[in-house]
Amino acid sequence: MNPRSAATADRLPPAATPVAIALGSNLGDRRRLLEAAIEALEPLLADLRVSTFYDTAPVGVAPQPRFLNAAASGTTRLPARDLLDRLLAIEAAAGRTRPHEGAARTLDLDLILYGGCVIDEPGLVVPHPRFRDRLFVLEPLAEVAPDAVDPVTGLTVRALRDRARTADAGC
Ligand code: PH2
Ligand code: MG
Ligand code: MG
Repeated sequence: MNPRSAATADRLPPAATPVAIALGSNLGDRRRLLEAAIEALEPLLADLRVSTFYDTAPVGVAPQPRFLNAAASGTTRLPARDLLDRLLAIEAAAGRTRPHEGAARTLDLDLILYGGCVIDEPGLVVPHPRFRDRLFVLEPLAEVAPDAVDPVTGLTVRALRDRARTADAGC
């Protein structure tokens, strides 16, 4: 590709990309916060699918209130960085603060999968580095995108969920 066509391609919106987003809240009115977040996702994602809500115990953080978790899938023409910026803006609108790592939060929106892309940039790591072990992500995600493939392991969300369930059961 010569420099001119590369520059042109850079400005083109990418083709619609399937994405998966994890939602979590454990501060404030969790259900209303998740519902408002889903409304805010509607203009960003075509073919939006939303899981049921899961009441879950906090994992890997200091003692804090229980979470309400969910997952959403859809397609977007936004580049991954732009989508991330929109997710952060939705979190901010929900009053999200970051007093310290792992603090309880009104709203957490994590970009779990962005098509088959593997991205490792400051502030943007996709697939999400810890989602493969987290049932609070995989259970809702398997409702809306069971056949989505993790480009790192080649496993589907369904297979990752089944594996995490087995690990959780201590087998
Ligand atoms: N999010 C975390 C850490 N631990 N535990 C549950 N149950 N749900 C979460 O969304 C969650 C968590 C970091 O983002
Ligand atoms: Mg998170
Ligand atoms: Mg987050």
